[in-house]
Order: sequence, then structure tokens, then C-alpha cells
Amino acid sequence: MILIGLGSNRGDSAAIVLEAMDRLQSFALGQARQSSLWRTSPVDCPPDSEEFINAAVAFEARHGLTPESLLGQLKLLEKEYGRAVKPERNAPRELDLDLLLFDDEIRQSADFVLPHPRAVDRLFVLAPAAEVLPDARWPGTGQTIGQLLAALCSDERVVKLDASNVE
Ligand code: PH2
Ligand code: MG
Ligand code: MG
Repeated sequence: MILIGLGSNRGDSAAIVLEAMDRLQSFALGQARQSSLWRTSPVDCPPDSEEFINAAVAFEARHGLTPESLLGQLKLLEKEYGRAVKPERNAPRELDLDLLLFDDEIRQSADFVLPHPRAVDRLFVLAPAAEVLPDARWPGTGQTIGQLLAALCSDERVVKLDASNVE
């Protein structure tokens, strides 16, 4: 399974993330699973950053897809939604697409680390990920995403959005 984390805190974030989740279907074999939208407090961001909309999508890779080819396509999608190329660290962005898991593939180069190294410490990643892939074991931890979420101690604020609070 492939797991992708989506985030946006600039522009019409809910609309951007919903549309981007649909766009990811083109990489999937069969139906991709989409999480709810979550409104989350910014983590390690510049002062006065807006809250984020986060989500996650899980799917089986289409034949021939590799971590490298998918990463390249995700970068193109980010650009298409207006994301600037090298602004300050964690600056507001229209769309961030993080490749969190790609089957049991491991990468350890300067610009590509897989599984995503910080994902398991972050509630804004694990909360939506646990909706779409609760029973997948996170490589190197021996624990499922659901277990990692249950064990995580965090002061992040995350709120699952539904028809009553999506605005
Ligand atoms: N992404 C970051 C840094 N901080 N905080 C939240 N709440 N959501 C994010 O998607 C996020 C973040 C780096 O990509
Ligand atoms: Mg990110
Ligand atoms: Mg990213």
C-alpha cells in the first residue's frame, strides 16, 4: 500500500485538498481510500502561520509505479496548485503532498527518506492516516498506525471536519 499525507494552509485549503485527493486516484490500482479533512494546528511553522487542512489517501500502486516516479509526480502536482519552490522552511503552502509509505520500500538519501521520518510523531499525520490504513505496520516500529496513534502524546490540536464544521 501507498500512503500519502496531504496538507494546505494557504488559499482555499479544504477545496484544494479535496481536489488533490481525487487527483491521486490516477496513481491507484483500484479505488483509493480517502480520509476526512482535519483542521490542525501548525507544527514547527513560522510565527502566525494559519491552521492547516490535513488528510491522507491510501491505495495500491498501479503497475510500474516506483517511489521515485511517484515523488516526481507529487512535486508536479504541488507546483500546479501554486506552491513556491524554495521559500523559508515550512512556509504557508497551497499543497504539500508527502509520500509517507510505499509498500515496504526504504530510501535513505539526502533528499528522499522513506518511510517519511517524522510522520509517526505527528498527530496531524497519524489521525487521518489511521482512518484509511489503521492496520498497516509502520516499518521499523512493529506497530500499526492505529497503535501508534493511540500511543502518541501530543499537544497538537486536531479536529475532524464534517458537514457541520467544514464551512
Ligand atoms: N506540515 C509541515 C509542518 N507543519 N503542521 C500541520 N498542522 N500540518 C502540516 O501538514 C504541516 C505542519 C511540513 O510539511
Ligand atoms: Mg509535509
Ligand atoms: Mg512535503
